[in-house]
Amino acid sequence: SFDANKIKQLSAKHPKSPVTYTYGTAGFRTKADVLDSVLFRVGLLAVLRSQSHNGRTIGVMVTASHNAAEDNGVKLVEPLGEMLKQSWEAYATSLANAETEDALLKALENIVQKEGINMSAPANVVIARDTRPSGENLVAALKDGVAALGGNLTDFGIQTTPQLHYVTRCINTKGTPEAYGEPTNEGYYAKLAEAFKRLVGGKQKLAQFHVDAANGVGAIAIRGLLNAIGGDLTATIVNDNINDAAKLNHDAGADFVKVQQREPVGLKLIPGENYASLDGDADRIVFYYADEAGKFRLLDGDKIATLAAGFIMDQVKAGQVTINGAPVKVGLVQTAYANGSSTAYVKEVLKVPVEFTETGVKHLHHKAEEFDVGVYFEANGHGTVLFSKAAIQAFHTTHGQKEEQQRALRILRALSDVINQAVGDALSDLLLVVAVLVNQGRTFAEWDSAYTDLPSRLEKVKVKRRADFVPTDADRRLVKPEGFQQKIEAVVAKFNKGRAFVRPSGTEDVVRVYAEADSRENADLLAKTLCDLVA
Ligand code: 16G
Ligand code: ZN
Repeated sequence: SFDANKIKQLSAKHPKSPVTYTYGTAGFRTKADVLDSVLFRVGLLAVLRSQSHNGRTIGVMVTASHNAAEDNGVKLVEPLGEMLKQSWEAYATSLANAETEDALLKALENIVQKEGINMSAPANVVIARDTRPSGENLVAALKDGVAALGGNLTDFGIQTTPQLHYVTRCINTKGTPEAYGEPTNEGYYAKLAEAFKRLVGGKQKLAQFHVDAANGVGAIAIRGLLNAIGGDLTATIVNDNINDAAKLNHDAGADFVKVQQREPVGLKLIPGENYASLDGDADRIVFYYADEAGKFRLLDGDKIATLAAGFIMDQVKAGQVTINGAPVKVGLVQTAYANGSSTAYVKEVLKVPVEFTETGVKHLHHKAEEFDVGVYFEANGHGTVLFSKAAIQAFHTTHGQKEEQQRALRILRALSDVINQAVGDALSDLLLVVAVLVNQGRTFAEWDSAYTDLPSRLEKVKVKRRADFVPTDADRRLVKPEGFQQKIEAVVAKFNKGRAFVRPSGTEDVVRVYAEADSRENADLLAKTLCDLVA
């Protein structure tokens, strides 16, 4: 089995802090200064995960996304770019919390035994990190962990989260019929740029674009992408200072814009121009603009989802694409946070079926795989579109009779290349949105006019034990505390178009309260009333 002495020796360099860790929705995420031992142990786990896949490459991303600069985190990526298989999350937690080196060895043995891992199988791990200063030392700990179990490691350097997912998928599919692309940065930029150019080439461009890079790694990536695209997309980039850690996500980025419902620092909105904000690791994006009155208007994940679903539906119809004689099934996956207006619009106007899952990308991703074309976005701007193998094949083999049909098929083929299939990707989503609007000849304001968001309010409440709040029905109701759901519903019933839910956070020690209603005042009042009920 493994070399216990070597593990102990290296583990001694990375002593555990007196902290209880949990591998949650965002992997491990907390203050960077208590993560050293966690990174070492994640290195161990990555080797085992690769061995359990017979040496296929596992990705490890070191990032704390939209959180403050002094935080950091780490998550594992499965061979095709998906989030770590859920049953392995508990293994990650068990390794991270082992108090002694002997306990750590025992936890390792337990995984090897339960999973029947062949310890002589090869192990390959590819890693990357965001721009956080703490990343460098954390990566060193991660490397020690991989070395302790004798795995091969490739350090991909400073990259966005989606770039790491992309490269993981490319490495594992290279030379197969599912080959995803060149496992390099250049390959990533070239793939997106080429598909984007097929979608927009020769068409009228959108008005001036501005991208807020949250002073994070997205600043590097968006430059690389724009370079590869050339004249077909130009944008000014703001908040691109990656050398001053204090600026990371500070009053900028997708999370700030979505939560504060306002433009980031460094941008003064000009009516008629277009804006987007990335988050700190560039896997989330939101769009916005100023209307004629100069008022800030947000185009969040729900708006992106409806734009994509509507456009793809149109192309599938025009392309007359079928799979085994049946029309291609396009579906949308949302969470409880999706604005009620967006759900109604998708069901009633677009006539696209909508499914709900719990919060967190992995849940949406799995649900989306059930459709031929599954669109999923969280309201916060995390998301992508998944095309099944059969759908992609149908786009390539359907023989278009008329030019209109051929055009739709060309668009569908290009869309399946421009949209990152491995994971939600702010840059890929940016190209998707621009390509759709260019093809529709629409502006941000016209896109926005499809439906009007109901006013909503998101609050958080500190409670003694958030575990007392047990959600069900895709986070939309509570089964515990006993009788609490009825109380919520009694309050909600008093509000016109009222909808609300309470759920424990998966990433912070709080309970979240979401409310929407027919007016700003009512949404605020509903949220406030429920916060008082929770506290
Ligand atoms: C994580 C999730 C995000 C989700 C958020 C909810 C991923 C990559 N990220 O950041 O999608 O919206 O958690 O956090 O899945 P919460 O449980 O604290 O509300
Ligand atoms: Zn992120």
